[in-house]
Amino acid sequence: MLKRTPTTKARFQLILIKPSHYDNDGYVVQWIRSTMPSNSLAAVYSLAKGAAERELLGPDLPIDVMAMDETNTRVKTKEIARRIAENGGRGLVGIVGVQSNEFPRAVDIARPLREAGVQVLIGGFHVSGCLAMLKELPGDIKEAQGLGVSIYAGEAEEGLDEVILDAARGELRPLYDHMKHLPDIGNIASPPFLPNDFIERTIGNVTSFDAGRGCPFQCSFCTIINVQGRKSRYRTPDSVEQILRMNWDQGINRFFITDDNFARNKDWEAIFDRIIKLREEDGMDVRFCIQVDTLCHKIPGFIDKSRRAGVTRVFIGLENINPANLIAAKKRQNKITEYRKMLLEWKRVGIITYAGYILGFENDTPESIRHDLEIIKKELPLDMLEFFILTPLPGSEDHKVLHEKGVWMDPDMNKYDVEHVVTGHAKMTEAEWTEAYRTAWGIYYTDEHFETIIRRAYASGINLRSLMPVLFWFSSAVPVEGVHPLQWGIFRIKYRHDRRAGLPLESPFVFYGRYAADIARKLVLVAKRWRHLKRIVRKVEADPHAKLYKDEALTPVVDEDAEHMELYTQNEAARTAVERERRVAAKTGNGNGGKVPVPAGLRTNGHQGNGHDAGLQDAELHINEQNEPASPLV
Ligand code: B12
Ligand code: SF4
Repeated sequence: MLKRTPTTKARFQLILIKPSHYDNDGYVVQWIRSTMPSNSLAAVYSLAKGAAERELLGPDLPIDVMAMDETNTRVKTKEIARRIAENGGRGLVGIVGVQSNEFPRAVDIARPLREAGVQVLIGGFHVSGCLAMLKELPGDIKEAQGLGVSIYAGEAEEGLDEVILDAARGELRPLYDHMKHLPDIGNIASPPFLPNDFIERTIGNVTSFDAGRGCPFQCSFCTIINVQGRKSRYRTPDSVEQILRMNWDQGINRFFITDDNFARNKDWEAIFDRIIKLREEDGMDVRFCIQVDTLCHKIPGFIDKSRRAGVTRVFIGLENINPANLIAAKKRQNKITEYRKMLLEWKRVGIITYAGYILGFENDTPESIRHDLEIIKKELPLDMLEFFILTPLPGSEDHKVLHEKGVWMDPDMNKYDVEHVVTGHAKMTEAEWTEAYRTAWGIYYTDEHFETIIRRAYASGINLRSLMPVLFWFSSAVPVEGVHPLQWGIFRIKYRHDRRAGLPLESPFVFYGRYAADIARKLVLVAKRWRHLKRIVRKVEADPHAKLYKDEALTPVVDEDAEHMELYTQNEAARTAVERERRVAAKTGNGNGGKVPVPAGLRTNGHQGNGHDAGLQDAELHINEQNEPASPLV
């Protein structure tokens, strides 16, 4: 145990670290500015600050809380150990929000700390997912425990106090298992919050918070439902307002609401109503990016209220356009017959769309992926598309099934970043699958399609100056940096000594030579790509007819689509899906006499494709005339 320095008054040091992970060369992925602050860190930091303010350890042992995000800050374990020692030797390092791909790095951070006698606790989705789904702890978690690292499974809202009390006594338990009880987060005293000096290390005036947890659906690749549950738990409008005001007071007005599916947050409407009040009556110009499912447009008022509540961007879990794949993944709620309707609805209100697309479902082949992407480009009015490799993430049903069947899965958790192939596929070799992922970005983001996306956006009233940075970000991360856009940041930092345990220290000549060459290459590439995109935007803006642009994707949904659009006719599964929806619509009398897709005249709001609903004009103008958002995501 660390010795107490007699000259100092003891202060309990609670240090929270959100770890990063390693790149393919074994260096920590880090940036001068990372994309956005982590909500997991915000949640645990705020609870810890609450405990400090309540003097949980009594007046004689104040708690100092410090947070760092390794994606933008170098973690110096010696300094941490020294800090604890200098403050009397009592402290805890909490490694926060650790995803599976971050677990090896988390353990590498923990190792020297444990050698220095520091207490370490790891929490987050990897440990929670494993405890939720596996009968026995996997080897990597046992190994961590073998180093004396403690594990926290479940949510911290009702368990952090106990951990701090145990740590202060030097009696941290090897395992804290809170998986059986999902805490109520409705009105907690310390909702997620990070101070501004922390947010300044990320791009733009953006922070994040979860307005709710849990999702009712059952996708087999999903970890969320097994960790956070299928029941919607949500913060009250008062609590959301508290979060917004705390951030507004420190100059932050953009937010990423991290709910995996805000449309299924049971209290979405009350939350939106409160935000609308803040925007329209109290003059708080707050903006949001949210995540939703592909049926969100069917919830009455959801899209229109999103607009009024200041949503400018929306992430949609499209995942795939082959119904056979969707059914196999238990993603039955994704109906190809609804995709165009849903996307046109977002276009109608001028909100930028991003869709996630998963590569490697059981019917996917390199050819089918290429073909599907061409259909998407032609027929779906979507802005950004981002790709993921189907990955059996610990905590998902897919992982559990493969684990129980003894099917090979790569034992290196660092690769579980949904950018690496980690298991076998019936129709693709590992190399083909990896190549399909790499080339997907280039297939979607061609010059021709850049122009189409920009023309569609312009004709839909979307601010091009706001779209451009996002388009740049999502199209360039993989070709420039070789990382997913969700992991990218501004200016890559690498430290020669911060290499994965077990890999050799490179000579300074090799390391710095390659680093410098890399930086130069990337700067040139970034400048070229940005200038190129700008040229396309200018070309569209200069076209006097650009506002009248129309194409197949932007045309309103009509019955005949089902006869000729490839989305609905490309294979047996697509045709069957259309037939099934027609039957369901006929049985339920769902608006269009059993015809799917729905004729334009019967669509919910009667507007035409990319036209604008009169009732929304003011809100739209208000948002579209703003300066471009500073962050690529929000
Ligand atoms: C938001 C989010 C992001 C944001 C992160 C920034 C932000 N704004 O927060 C962005 C978009 C950048 C992102 C990126 C990625 N993400 Co993400 N993300 C999420 C999401 C939707 C919410 C995270 C969150 O805030 N949860 C709420 C918090 C409060 O929950 P929590 O993290 O579990 O923390 C609680 C407990 O675990 C516990 N706890 C956690 N740590 C600690 C520590 C201590 C000491 C204690 C006591 C307790 C404790 O208490 C916390 C509070 O209750 C989750 C899904 C989800 N529902 O969580 C996926 C999720 C975490 N992401 C995932 C993945 C795979 C990724 C990417 C790899 C994907 C990709 N290629 O882009 C990247 C990797 C990023 C990186 N390595 O840098 C997976 C991880 C699965 C796994 N088994 O590893 C998840 C679960 C989604 C999924 N597909 O299943 N992500
Ligand atoms: S809709 Fe999204 S969050 Fe919900 S179960 Fe499916 S993948 Fe998970």
